Amino acid sequence: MARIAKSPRFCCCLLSVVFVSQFVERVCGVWPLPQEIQQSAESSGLSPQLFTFTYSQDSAAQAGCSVLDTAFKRYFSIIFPDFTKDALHDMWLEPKAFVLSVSVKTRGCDGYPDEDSDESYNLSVSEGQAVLRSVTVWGALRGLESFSQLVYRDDYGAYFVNKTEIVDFPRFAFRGLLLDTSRHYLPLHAILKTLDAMAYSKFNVFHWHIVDDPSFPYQSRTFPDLSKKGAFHPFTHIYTQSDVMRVIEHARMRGIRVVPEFDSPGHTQSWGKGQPDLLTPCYKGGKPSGTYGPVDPTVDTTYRFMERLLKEVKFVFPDSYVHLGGDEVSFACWQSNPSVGKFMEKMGFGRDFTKLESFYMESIMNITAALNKTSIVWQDVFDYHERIPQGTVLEIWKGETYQTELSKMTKAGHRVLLSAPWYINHITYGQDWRNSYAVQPQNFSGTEEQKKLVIGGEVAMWGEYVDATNLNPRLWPRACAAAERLWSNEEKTLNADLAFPRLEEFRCELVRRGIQAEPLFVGHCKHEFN
Ligand code: CP6
Repeated sequence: MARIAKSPRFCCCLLSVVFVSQFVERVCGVWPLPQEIQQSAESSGLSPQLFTFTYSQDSAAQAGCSVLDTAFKRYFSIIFPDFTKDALHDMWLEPKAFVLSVSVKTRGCDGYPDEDSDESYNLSVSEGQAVLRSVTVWGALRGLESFSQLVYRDDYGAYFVNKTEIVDFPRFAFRGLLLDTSRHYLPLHAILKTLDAMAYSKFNVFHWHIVDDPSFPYQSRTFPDLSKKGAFHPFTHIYTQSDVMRVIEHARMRGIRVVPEFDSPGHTQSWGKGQPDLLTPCYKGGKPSGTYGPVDPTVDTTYRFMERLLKEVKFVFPDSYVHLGGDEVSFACWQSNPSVGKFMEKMGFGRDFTKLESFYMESIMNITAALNKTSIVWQDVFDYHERIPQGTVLEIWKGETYQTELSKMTKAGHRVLLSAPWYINHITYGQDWRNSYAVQPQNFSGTEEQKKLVIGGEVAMWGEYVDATNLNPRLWPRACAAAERLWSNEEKTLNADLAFPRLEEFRCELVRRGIQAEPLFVGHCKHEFN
């Protein structure tokens, strides 16, 4: 941001001191809305050179806790974007010290966030100091984010924060965002930047739909031919093991889990290029036609391959969840293949190919369970097959019927993720964030016990029409609507008109932080950028 010339600035700033309350009084928005927030008009000035983050004495995390040490640095630059140590700062105001002290109850700086991570925090901001208390380092990250959103500048560039009390915790434990890196390759920097933006909205799961029909960019150690032959380009359009590790570490530092999806038996055309005999040969006129269908569920080699692949996935991705897909399987190729027909007969499946799909999915869910991982599968697996291994998470993606689906799945005792109303790769003219905002994930017919089985939801950004050029404006701020729905109290966020000015302001803040978030409607940002 441009510095204002010294002399006129000095005189303006006198004004800002005199009329401080008129100039700086405003409602400071935090997005997503905290469970409880009380703000007063009383403000503290902040001076970058005298602002510090510290660990309070009673904190289990202390200096050397990498998650928080690096978060302090990150948030310092976010709060004071143009601070350089040798520049003259706030020469018109007496510099005042401000200390934000963090107190974390339990250790765990080297761990990974998981489904049971406590993300709650309390933040108390008063004159010259703020106290942030949390149970875990992940909660402290959420609190730092909220604090960074409380700080604002007046027209002369001086920093302020109002007296504020926040008590906050997420409504749902699973607040995910899906990126599809198969339809288009997303360069590493685009993924890392998405993780930054996710942390600003308090998303906590990156669902990495890493491979699909068009390309297989994951460079496997066990099966290097999968990306060598199945990626768009064998060297430039792949995620190496070190790329994957960087994504996981970048996410961990922001309290975000990385759940990979290896979608099968459908959506696997690219797999077949580097793994001959994996896919089902399709037949035409009694002969193989040279085309291939879904993974061949009738041969042992398929399950040996899947077991080795999933073993590698277990080793590479520390999260206890893995997404196994299972959606949109076309039966035409299986129908055409005579040896599949024989297998169906042997198994007593008749001509019901949903039974064959279920057989396959059950086998790989069992392999996954034996590896001590929790499977997530798309709703198709439940729709075809009511016998699902205990603990499996079902994800709803079909738009029209999601409330009935929520009822049925939770009635059967399964945990559920809701994605159907948040397919934000769909675009329309107008303020479609309002539809995402209006979603009520627990508004279906069922008992209280059933409602508790909704563990959260996901925004999906499928990649057919999206690459690094349009990813950010398509994602942000539209994904923020779902982020608030998944974090905040439903009663306090029923009215989209009330949320609108706060979301507008948050969108400007995203732009200020370097995220190319599109505008919600006609208007301007307080700080415009080149
Ligand atoms: N790819 C995969 C997709 C979709 C799914 N799975 C999809 C389907 C319909 C819409 C958007 C995306 N592109 N592997 C469904 C889960 Cl509208």
